[in-house]
Amino acid sequence: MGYTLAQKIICKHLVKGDMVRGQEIAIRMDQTLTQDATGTMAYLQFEAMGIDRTKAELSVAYVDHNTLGSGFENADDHRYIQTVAKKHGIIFSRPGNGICHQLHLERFGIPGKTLIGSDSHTPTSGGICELGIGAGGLDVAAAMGGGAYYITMPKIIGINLVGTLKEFVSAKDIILKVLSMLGVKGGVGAIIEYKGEGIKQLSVPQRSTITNMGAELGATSSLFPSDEVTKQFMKAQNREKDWVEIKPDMDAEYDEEYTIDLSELVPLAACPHSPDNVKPVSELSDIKIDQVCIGSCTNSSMTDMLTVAAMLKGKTIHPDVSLSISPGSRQVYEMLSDCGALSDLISAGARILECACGPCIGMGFSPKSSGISLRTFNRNFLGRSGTADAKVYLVSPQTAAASAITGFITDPTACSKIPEVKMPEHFKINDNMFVLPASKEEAEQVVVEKGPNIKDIPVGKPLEDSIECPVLLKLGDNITTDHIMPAGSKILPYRSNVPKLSEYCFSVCDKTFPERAKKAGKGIIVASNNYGQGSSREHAALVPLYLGIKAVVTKSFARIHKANLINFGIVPLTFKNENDYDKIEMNDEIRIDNLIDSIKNGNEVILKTPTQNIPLVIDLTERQREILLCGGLLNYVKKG
Ligand code: MIC
Ligand code: SF4
Repeated sequence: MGYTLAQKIICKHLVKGDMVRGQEIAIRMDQTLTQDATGTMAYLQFEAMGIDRTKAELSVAYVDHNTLGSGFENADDHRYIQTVAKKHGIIFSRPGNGICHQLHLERFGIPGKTLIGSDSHTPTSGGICELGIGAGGLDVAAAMGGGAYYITMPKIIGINLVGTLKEFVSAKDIILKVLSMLGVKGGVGAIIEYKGEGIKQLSVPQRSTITNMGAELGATSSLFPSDEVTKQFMKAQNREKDWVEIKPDMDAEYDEEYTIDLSELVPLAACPHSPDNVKPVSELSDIKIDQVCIGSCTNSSMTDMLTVAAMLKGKTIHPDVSLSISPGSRQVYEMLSDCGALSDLISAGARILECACGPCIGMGFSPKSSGISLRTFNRNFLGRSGTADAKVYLVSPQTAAASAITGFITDPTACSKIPEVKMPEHFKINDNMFVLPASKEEAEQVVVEKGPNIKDIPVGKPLEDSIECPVLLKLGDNITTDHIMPAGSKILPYRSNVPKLSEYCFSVCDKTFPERAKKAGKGIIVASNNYGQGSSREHAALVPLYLGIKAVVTKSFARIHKANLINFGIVPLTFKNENDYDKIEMNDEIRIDNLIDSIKNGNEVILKTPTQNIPLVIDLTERQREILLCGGLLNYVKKG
């Protein structure tokens, strides 16, 4: 039997295990990336491992999330990351250089290589057939230390693209279509591969819009083949030498297959508050909007920006609409400026932001009270914009531009034709915002600067045999890490300060949680399906750990979050019978005994409430069991 793209790449990087779906495998990671909001923790953990220099072929520390700097905290974090990177062999991407995923695609990604990143959208690199996987900072630190990355061998979903996209219908509409078909947990445990004649019309940035939002499907990664289109892109980035052709074997087998006819696609929007709540834009045309935001790692490439500029040229945005534009990288920014398109955007009334994540993670540009915001981003979770009652719709740059002009959600296919926008044949290359690390000889002299915002990381204790505590929260389906540990401009500055962060834990769901947790001293969380979807932030495990959370009991978990819970010694358990979810209530005093033995040898434990005995499944690999018994990955690594 032939191999799919993912199987080809995994096979070349396999360190342990067999490529049998559902079995644990370990793969070597060629490249690592971090961003600043997760990077401080990743590097604190890397330092705690006592390793001198990254052992990956390439490690890059980007600064793109916390760039608002309304206090000393962000600047402290940036300086820490810059100095720690310099000392340990890591390239540092200065604030202002752009968004990690866009930059990595432009300057470093290589077809056929593996990349682990402390950000859930690391699979953006799948647009050039680099296998990108998002993980918690601790897993990235371990990969920098030369450790392999452990995952369950995913199933492979093949998505056949046929036909030709209509004008003003774009890559964003393709991935929104996939989201409407598979849902936010449809990709859990899977790698998604795109194939078929239809992929030829998609440029690398368009392909990356699609692989980027594979994260919203819960997928481990998403991949396009490396073909002539990839070669063109690499050539335009002056990196043709890094190009290799990679295509799936003719007789490759997929676990599931779907076909999308691109000629039938219409502009789509993900309605509040989930990326899979998808409707045709034409059905939303009565909705008046307050704000439009164009950018983020999903849609901030040169072609996206040129399309928007062409649509806005000579027009003025609607008086009731505030429009923000954040180009994805300085390359995009500079080229927009050189070709005059930036001026078209400015004259239309756009508010041009720096090239960074910005509004996508609630760093400024929060909508007005109950405001309606149209965003080209990838997540519209409740509260993520920074305004609790705002409603965010996720759309393509074309829909965003058309709507910014009319003030209503507008189907762009009704717009008049614009000049064809092509991917540039040559991008402007200027790598002067990447700072190279010190040589091995000089590294010893480098002093790592840790300002007062950088606090110690809580470390898990070896597992206790019994848990006796209250249920501190009972939650529903699809709880995101934005619910567990919100971000935004008020909270993000404390990503290196767990005690301070703990004041906001679960505040989107229940403002009394931090206080109740502190008072109880320990507790468990109960939730329904797909708990922990979204971001890779390990703070969503670290902070609950700090607040005394011992276990999380759910119907199912999202992949990265489950790994993060284990890495910090919180026990992830699932209901044996899903209906038992209804038999347990908030504030119930519960008890679980024989945990150590059950984790060592068994697959079940009994959770006792005052009235019920509920069987729970321990769905863990051998290695995960050992990590939990040690009280987390740091303890496990130290033990050797
Ligand atoms: C996000 O889009 O939610 C983030 C912010 O990029 C996160 C990382 C983080 O929380 O720092 C992600 O996607 O992993
Ligand atoms: Fe940044 Fe938003 Fe992309 Fe996350 S999803 S990396 S916050 S641009």
